[in-house]
Amino acid sequence: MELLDKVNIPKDIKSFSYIQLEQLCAEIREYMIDCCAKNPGHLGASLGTVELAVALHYIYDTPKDKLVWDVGHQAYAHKILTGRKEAFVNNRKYKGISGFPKMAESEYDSFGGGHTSVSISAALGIAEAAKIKGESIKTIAVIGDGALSGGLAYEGLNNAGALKSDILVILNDNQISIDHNVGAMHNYLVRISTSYTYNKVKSKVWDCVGGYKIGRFIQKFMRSAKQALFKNGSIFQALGFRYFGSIDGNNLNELVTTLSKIKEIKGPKLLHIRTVKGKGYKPAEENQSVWHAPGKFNVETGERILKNPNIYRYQDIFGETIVELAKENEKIVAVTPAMASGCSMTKMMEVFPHRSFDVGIAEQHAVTFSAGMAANGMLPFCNIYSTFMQRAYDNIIHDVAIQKLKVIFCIDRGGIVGEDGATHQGAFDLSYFRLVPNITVAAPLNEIELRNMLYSATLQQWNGAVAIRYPRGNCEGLDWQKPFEYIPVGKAQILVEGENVAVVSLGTIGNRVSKAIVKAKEAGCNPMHVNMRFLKPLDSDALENVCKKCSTIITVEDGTLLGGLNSAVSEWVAANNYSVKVVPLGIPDKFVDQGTVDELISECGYNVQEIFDNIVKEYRRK
Ligand SMILES: Cc1ncc(C[n+]2csc(CCOP(=O)(O)OP(=O)(O)O)c2C)c(N)n1
Repeated sequence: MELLDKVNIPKDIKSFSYIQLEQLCAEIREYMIDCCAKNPGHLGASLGTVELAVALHYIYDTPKDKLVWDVGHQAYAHKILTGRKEAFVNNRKYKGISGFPKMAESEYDSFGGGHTSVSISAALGIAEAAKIKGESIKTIAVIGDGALSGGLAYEGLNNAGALKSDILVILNDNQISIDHNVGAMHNYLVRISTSYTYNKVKSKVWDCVGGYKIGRFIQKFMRSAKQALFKNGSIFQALGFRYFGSIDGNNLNELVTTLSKIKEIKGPKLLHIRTVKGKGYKPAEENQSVWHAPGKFNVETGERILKNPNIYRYQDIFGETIVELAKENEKIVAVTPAMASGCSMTKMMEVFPHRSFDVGIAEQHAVTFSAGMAANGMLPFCNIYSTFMQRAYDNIIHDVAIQKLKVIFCIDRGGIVGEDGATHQGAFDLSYFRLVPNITVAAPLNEIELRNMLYSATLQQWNGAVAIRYPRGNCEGLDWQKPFEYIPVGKAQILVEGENVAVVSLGTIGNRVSKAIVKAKEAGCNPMHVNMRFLKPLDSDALENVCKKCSTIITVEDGTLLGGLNSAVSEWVAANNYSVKVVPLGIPDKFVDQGTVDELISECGYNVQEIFDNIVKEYRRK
């Protein structure tokens, strides 16, 4: 690659001509596509922002000037331009680089990412700190139209307008989130970027006055043209921002020209750019949802290489089962914060469009909205990824639990999720749910149990709110399409009888325990295996049985050891005066970076081999 080979840091592009910058963009795209074909990542979003990353590093003085990428899944070109070109082949791999900006990884990553809608608040904090310190820097937040549906973004805008801070917010509007973007703000953005009359008038004025230095008369004219078109004026202007745009964000020339002018303007500014998600790679442009994160693919044909297309994933069990349940119970409604395809709520949306709600990237709202529905007699299934549910903790407590409302939380991506790394591991859900009164916390062993828990949760016996957590990825390959069976609330299941050592597990990690138990039996040990099913209420009878037969309990959970199964069992043992040793296997008190699920579970010490080693060790201790 003629130019990319010469570029390691942003300084290397400062003397490039427009033509060279254009060529660099093409080379970055090619490199990104090649790398992501073999080593999957968030390709679509990053293809759309190549020109933006190049223009920003060309115009601004990074890392002195601060770039904050919202989520950061669109920042691959930024990574490639900032010293991580070679490392990009190991993007999202174990011990490789993170798929998101990360402060510990590069001085060019002014703020880390992974979750949406944080960039404006973070950039504002950076800008205000610079003001206090007397630093003369520019701060830029890049936020997508999807991420703008998250409430935090408005909190940032609101505060920035009031503080009159010197920040630039770049609204990267590709008119799609992961799935179709939703909401009134989305409709508004479509209107302001597609209004032919306004944009035509504005671009003519812009051209003939040579950019931003427009006279007062023309400013006035523009304002009244805008007001005529959008009665209440621009939302961003109302929030105290100067609004620029919309411009074509895949047109390097337009971007560079506009940014170089905006750079000189002080105060809160918002530049609205239109880009194409998947830009430059036809399959990604044509099917933007799928190519948000396409997995491996063949660059020439655009064919995606799917791992096991015939094996059901846990999310599929949720997606199929909720439709079945909703057919029988007209009170059932489904709520997702912008993850309809990610959690497989798409079928429910097709079959029951009026009982399905994609509320935008708004986890807090999703929970309280569900609470409102429950308060008025509906039975909401609120499906949120474990890591994103963290955002809505107060809503769970204040709006659902205290009021004893029956919301069924389906917590997808519970446990180690793999390549998305520390920001996405579902490490904390079991612990944070366990602390809250009035909530049943359950984790199925396999797809059959998940299906039966979803069913049982709809029945009166499962009183109050419910959290059912299950992992990312494939099921166990069982024949799950059978009639529903009731699972009694708070009742564990003995999977294997034994003595001396009991392994007590929660959730699908129990399948790894089963393999370790088989190995242990072959090695002459005779451990017991209990599938707890429920973290809350905890099955006292099952634990009493275990404590009478065994002197060691090994707890295994795919979650943090702090406050989860190990804590619950240890507390129970102490409270009931048993002198049983409790061995903790789970995620230690640290953030777990990226890698495959297997690599990470081994690193944390609770894969099949480590479980087996612990069983044998405890037996030998006897
Ligand atoms: C709090 C939170 N909820 C959900 C997600 C999952 N997520 C990642 S990217 C994305 C869509 C973002 O859309 P947009 O900001 O328009 O960026 P684009 O991918 O279109 O460039 C979503 C929902 C997340 N990262 N963080």
